[in-house]
Amino acid sequence: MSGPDLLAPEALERARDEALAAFTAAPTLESLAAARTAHIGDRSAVARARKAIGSLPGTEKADAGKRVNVAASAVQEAFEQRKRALEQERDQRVLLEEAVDVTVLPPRRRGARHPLTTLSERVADVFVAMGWEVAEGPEVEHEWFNFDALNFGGDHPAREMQDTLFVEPAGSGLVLRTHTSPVQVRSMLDRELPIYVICPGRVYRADALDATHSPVFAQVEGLVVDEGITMAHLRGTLDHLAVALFGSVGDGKGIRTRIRPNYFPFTEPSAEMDLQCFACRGASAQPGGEPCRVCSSEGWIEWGGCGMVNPTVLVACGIDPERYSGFAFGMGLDRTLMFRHDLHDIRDIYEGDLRFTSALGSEV
Ligand code: FA5
Repeated sequence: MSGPDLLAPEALERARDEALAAFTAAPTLESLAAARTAHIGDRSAVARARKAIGSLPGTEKADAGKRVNVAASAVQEAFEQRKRALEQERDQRVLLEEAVDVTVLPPRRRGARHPLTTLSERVADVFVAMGWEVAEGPEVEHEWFNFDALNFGGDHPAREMQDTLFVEPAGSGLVLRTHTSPVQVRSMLDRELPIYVICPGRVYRADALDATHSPVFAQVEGLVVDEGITMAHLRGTLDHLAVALFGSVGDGKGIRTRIRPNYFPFTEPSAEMDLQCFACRGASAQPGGEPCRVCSSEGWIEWGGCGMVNPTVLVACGIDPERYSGFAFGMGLDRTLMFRHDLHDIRDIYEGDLRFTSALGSEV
């Protein structure tokens, strides 16, 4: 279209209408900016019409100028209007999308008991179901209960600084209990016979932290003193606990147990109870078996100590060893948790990582 044609009233009206339609149809501020360039910019029909005024005869210039101005202001006005509407829409959207409800409380995890606590209660339940009682003792214990009454000689290596954490000042006679066995003594002194007690609790040793040892760990102690108690009762009781915790060997899920001779000053005879390795199931110890890191290819892992209560201990607690006999055991609870859940590092139990506790199913 040549310059003068652009100035024709119909041409200007068409240019205005096209601009108005383009602005109305622009769905976003970006597309509106593009429509502005097309309909208001230097190369738009209205701008080119304005330039064409110069080539008109002088008498026609004023009228043509008015027509262009009317069309140009209508286009400009339509643009501003659409822009305001689109800006308002955008502001509304942003307000909604970025709204922050300051009254909403941050998500909070509910506290839950540690898997070790749950396990300790489960073990206690197994015995409570058989009529045993739960006994407790202090973690800061007198040396007499922790060692002397349990027949540890004055020069027993367990009394050395490298094994035991002593409570200051030196000579206080207090230690952080190194095992749950002092509760045996407290139970025999406090309770009427016969005695059937179970005692889960925390114990402390000057042990270095590694994959299977912690300086703070949990044990569960069991003590029975009654007439006619034999080693068979001990074995049967520990097998019952193993089945309750790991399942029965007969159905293919359980873990085999064995007892082998050992020495503890407070039991005679004494034994160690082992569980078949949960990782290799004993296969690593067979000829040609693959090596196993968990049990060092022994096929068995130590679970705890046990034995018949030493008559010397019964006498120290005022019990007649001619009439009564008893058995006792002390299992590592952390090891038990490791066996049950196939854990290969005891440190995971104490690091407090929620991913660990949640994976084991924290119970409230
Ligand atoms: C004792 O503590 C004896 N009081 C057990 C006992 C009780 C024997 C009653 C006879 C009669 P021992 O030192 O072996 O025994 O420890 C028992 C169990 O505690 C070990 O088999 C092991 O499972 C666990 N244990 C020992 N030291 C650690 C440690 N540093 N970290 C984690 N578990 C440990």
